[in-house]
Formats: sequence, structure tokens, C-alpha cells
Amino acid sequence: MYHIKTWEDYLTAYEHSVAHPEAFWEEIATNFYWRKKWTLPLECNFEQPSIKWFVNGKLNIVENCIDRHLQHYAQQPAIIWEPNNPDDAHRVISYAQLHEAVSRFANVLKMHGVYKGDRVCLYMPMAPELAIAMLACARIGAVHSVVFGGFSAQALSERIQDAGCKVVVTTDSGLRGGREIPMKEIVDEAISNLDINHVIVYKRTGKPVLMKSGRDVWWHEAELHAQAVCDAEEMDAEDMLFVLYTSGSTGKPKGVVHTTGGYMVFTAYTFQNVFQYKPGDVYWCTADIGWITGHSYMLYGPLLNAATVLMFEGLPVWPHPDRCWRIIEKHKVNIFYTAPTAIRSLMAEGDEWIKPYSLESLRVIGSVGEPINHEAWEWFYQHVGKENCPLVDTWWQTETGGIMISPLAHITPLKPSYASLPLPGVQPVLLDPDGKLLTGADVEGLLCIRFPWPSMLRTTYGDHERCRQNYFATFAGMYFTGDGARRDQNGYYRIIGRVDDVINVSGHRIGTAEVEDAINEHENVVESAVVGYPHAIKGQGIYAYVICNHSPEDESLTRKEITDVVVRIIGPIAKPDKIQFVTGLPKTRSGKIMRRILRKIAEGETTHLGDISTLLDPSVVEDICKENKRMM
Ligand code: 7RM
Repeated sequence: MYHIKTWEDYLTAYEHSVAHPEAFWEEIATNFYWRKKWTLPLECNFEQPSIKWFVNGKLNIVENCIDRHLQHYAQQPAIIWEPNNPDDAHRVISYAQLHEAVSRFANVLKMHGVYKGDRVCLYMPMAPELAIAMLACARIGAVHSVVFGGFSAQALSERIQDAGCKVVVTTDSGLRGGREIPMKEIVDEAISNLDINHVIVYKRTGKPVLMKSGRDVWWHEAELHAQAVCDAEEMDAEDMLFVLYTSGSTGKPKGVVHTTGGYMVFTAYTFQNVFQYKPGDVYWCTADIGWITGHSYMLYGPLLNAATVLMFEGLPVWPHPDRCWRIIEKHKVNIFYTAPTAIRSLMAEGDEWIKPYSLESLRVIGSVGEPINHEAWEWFYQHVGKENCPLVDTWWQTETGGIMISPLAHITPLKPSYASLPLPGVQPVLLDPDGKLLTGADVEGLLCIRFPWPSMLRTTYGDHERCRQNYFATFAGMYFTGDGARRDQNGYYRIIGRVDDVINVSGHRIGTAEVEDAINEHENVVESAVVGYPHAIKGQGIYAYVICNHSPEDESLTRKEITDVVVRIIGPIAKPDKIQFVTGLPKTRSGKIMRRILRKIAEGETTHLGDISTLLDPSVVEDICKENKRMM
């Protein structure tokens, strides 16, 4: 693997990557097993967009994740699985065992009519079988679409339809802390009106479920008829590897599409260099596989480096707030990658929970998903890293496929709450709203990337125009991230947050329009406006302003009903934290809601609201403020 070992290496690599980006990436790509080498490193047009890396190259990513390692690492653990219940036994799956399990399940998929190019929906909890199912898809060239277990039946149904999945893989139920999630039941509801060929069900808990004859099959029964040998399908570098749905500023979530070759090269390279993984290290990423962090840094990135990954089924604070520290001590975790929201909730539990445990094995700690505030940064660095583990604050997105801006552990000097410098191969720029390039130090602007990188999204599933509009049309010749950032004298980036109507709740991206659409489904709701507001643990909370057709007789009952509608349509992750009933919303003369004002009020600011003279009816603002004060 291409390994940056020192600060000098970093500077040289960065310079080289800007001067000769194609040669830079070709050199990295040679570290993999290609059935056929590419004929051209890059073919790119940002206007359409049309982006191709390693043109005409042929490979299979699973051959690179597993088969390639069997010669030296067959007996090394690939996955250590820690179950939800601390009293249950953990599982260790070696590379040899993973190879067998993936091959066997790949044959199960084939036996159920899944072939190259078909989309398969995976709706599963954090079990090794989710990783196995993803790799089995990739082995036979099927496209996986993992849907996070926190989404409702309706949200799942929309995603299954959008990607045209004919097969769904799930479990009887899933365990998260003290709760049991009826996965199969949710799938049944999601597909009740859809034409689905098969549902393959892994038995995780033994919860009784309905099995529809002819359609539903048990994983363990199907496996009895499957061989443990399965040739990996030869894929083109630009063949689709997976779809992953993410929220944008408009109502419907979009299916971000990643392709095989570029995604492989980028996730492997970034994993190695950001975390400085060494053979034998135990690496733990707390993200759910249902999000991009789980795809890139729990599965593909680590396995491509023959790493040992710890996978945890449960919750950081269950059954007690010492669970993470117990796990780190028990499995001698060396690298711990988590999210600010988890850090803040662990911090809130107090340091006493950490003290009894030895965290001596830790060498690197990391954060991802949202801006990490100063206090959480310091706490994580001091109490978990004991001031001798670099904290890598990694900025990236579902659309970027992998880490873009981050310190390299033990190499890049740290600056609290700064994601720091771009990785070699990544060229960020800051623009003003008119698209003017902001040069120099201490500037703040819109974060864009000006040169393609191998793991960038290629399209949004079934709607290429939307991809163009969303990411490539705002500024010509640039990929627009949707984030604002500032850059200091040393070129360090600090990510400020979204500049669009996306809120980041506990690291989960949620579109305000999605939540509004759901709230508006309640029969008494006329209109709503949703904004984010600062939340001590979640980073941002969801604040909903709601107009009802008659003022609710029982406000708390109506609030509960509205919350239930949101849970039904999107899922528990989109529950509003606060619902304020209002009689009007601040709108401009053209009818646009002025969210800036609503955000301020939600933050508790009721005096300095800025210019409200362009509002159609400035008096609504006064009413909203009064009502807000009454609620607090
Ligand atoms: C990996 C992931 C992407 C959005 C992104 C940002 C925010 C992510 C950081 C961050 C500040 C970070 N993908 N974000 N990482 N903000 N510092 N280190 O989270 O698609 O789900 O979200 O998350 O706003 O645009 S994501």
C-alpha cells in the first residue's frame, strides 16, 4: 500500500498529487489486484458530469478484500463481533472463514436469481452477516443498497422501489440496547404491495416471524444447498458497486452511486494513511454499516488492508455507560473511530466510567459525522486518548466515498476542532456565493473540490440530472459539498456545517423538507417549517413550527400524534425534538419561508433577528417569539 510515513512524505505527496494527479492515483492503484489493467487513468467532464477512473480496468473488489490476503493472512481475524449483550460470547471470523461465508452466501444469492447488475436491498442490524451479504453481492457483481435499521417501513419501501430491488436480505429481529427491532415485520410491511422475488432471513434472535411460502427463505436453510466456492465476477472499474440513500435539501432522499475501481483505491488509501494502520492492530469503528462510514471504514477500507475490524452490535451506553471502555480493554483496541454525538453522550456520563479500564492499547482516536466542538475534542483527547493518541477529525461525505480532509495520525500537527489538511489527491477550495475563489488565510466560504478524486459519486440512482443540479451546477467546474468552512493561516480547514436545508442530527443527515412533508401528513396540519438548532448531545436537534387548521385542544396529544407520523413515514431518527404551534410563518413576498429567522428563534434569539422588513407580514415574527418564550 502507498504509505505516507512522515510530514515530509505528506508534503511531497501532496505537491505531487496536485502537479500530476493522474500519475499519483495510478501509482496507488498498482497496489491492487486487477484482472486487467486500465488503459487510461481518468476521463472526466464535470459539466455532465461524466467521471471515469481507471478506464477499462477489470477487477473484483472482494478478490482484493479477501482472496488476495489468503496467502499470508488466512488465519488472521477479519471481523471480531461483540454482541449487544455483554454476557453473550463474541465471535471471531478469520479471513479464511470470511472467504468461505461470503462465497457460500454469494451462491445463495445466485440460487435466488441474483446476477451481475441486480440490486439487492439489505435491511439488517449490526451482525457479521450484513458484512457477509454486502461482500457476497460485490463478489457476484450485484449492487447492494443497505438501508439503515432506524428507517421505517415506508422509508424502506421507497428505497427498495427507487433502486428496483427484487431481493431483500434481513433478520428476524435486531437488538439495540434494551430494545428489539422487528426487522422482518418491517420488511413485510414495506414490501406488502411490491413485486419482490425473495426475502432471505438470517435468524439472529429466534423471534417468531411469518415466512411467506415461495418468497421467504431462511439464510441457514438456503446455505445447506450452497457450495463454499464461488468465482468472483469480473467487473469493470466503472461498474456500480453500491447505492446508498442520503438526504438532500429537497424532499426525496437520493441514491448516491459508487463504482468499483475508484472506490476501492480511495477507501484503501485513506484508511491506511489517516489511521496509520499497522498489521495486527485491532480497529474499531462505531458507525452503523447502514451509513457511508460503515461501508468505507468498517468494511471495504479495512478489509482491503487486511485489517482486523471490531464490529459492535449494541449501543455505547448500554447496559452501562462503560460499555465502550470495556470493549476497548477486552479486545485491546488500537484504533477507535467514533462520532461527536457519541463522544458528547459519553462525556455527559462522567469520567468515573472510564477510570476502571485500561485504555493503554489505544494509539489513534478519530471522529466523523459532524463538527466536533472544542469541549468534546478536549475531553476525547484527554480522557480517552490520555493526551498521547492523535485525534483525527475526518471530514467527508456519502458523496465523497472516503475521507477528504483530516490529519494523518502521528504525522499532521493537530489543531482542536479543525479537520486540518486535505489528503494528498484532494483539492479543496473556498468560494464566495458568487463563485469567486477565496485565496489567502483566514477566509470563510463555501467548500468545493476542484479536481476529481477516485471515489466521488458518479450519479444519483435513476436521476442523473439531479446529481448534476445538486453537486455540479452551483459552480462551474467544481464539486459543491453543501458545507461552509474556514481556512486559517496554515491552510487548516475548519468545517462549519451545512449551508443548505440539511440538518445533522447525531451525525445523521436529515432534510428539513423530508420532515416537513411527513409532518404535513397529519390531518390537522396545514403547513410546517423545520429547522435545526444547537443540541448539547446530538449536535443539532429538530425544531418544527407547525400551523394547524384549528388550534389543538390538547397540544401534547397533537405533538405526540405528529411525532408518530414522522416515525411512521421516516423513522425514529427524524423525531422532532421540539414542536411549536404557530398561526403563521415568516414568508417573503414571493412566498419563501425565511428559515434564517426561524433558526434564530429556535436558538433562543428573539431580539436580534436581522432584517425582517422584506417579510410579507412582519408581525408573525413577534407572535412566534412570544409563543417560543412561553414554551421554554
Ligand atoms: C461521513 C459522513 C456528511 C456531512 C458533511 C458535513 C458533516 C462529516 C464532518 C462533518 C464537520 C467533520 N457522511 N460532517 N464529517 N462536519 N466535521 N469531521 O458523515 O453524508 O452522512 O454526512 O456531515 O456537514 O457534509 S454524511
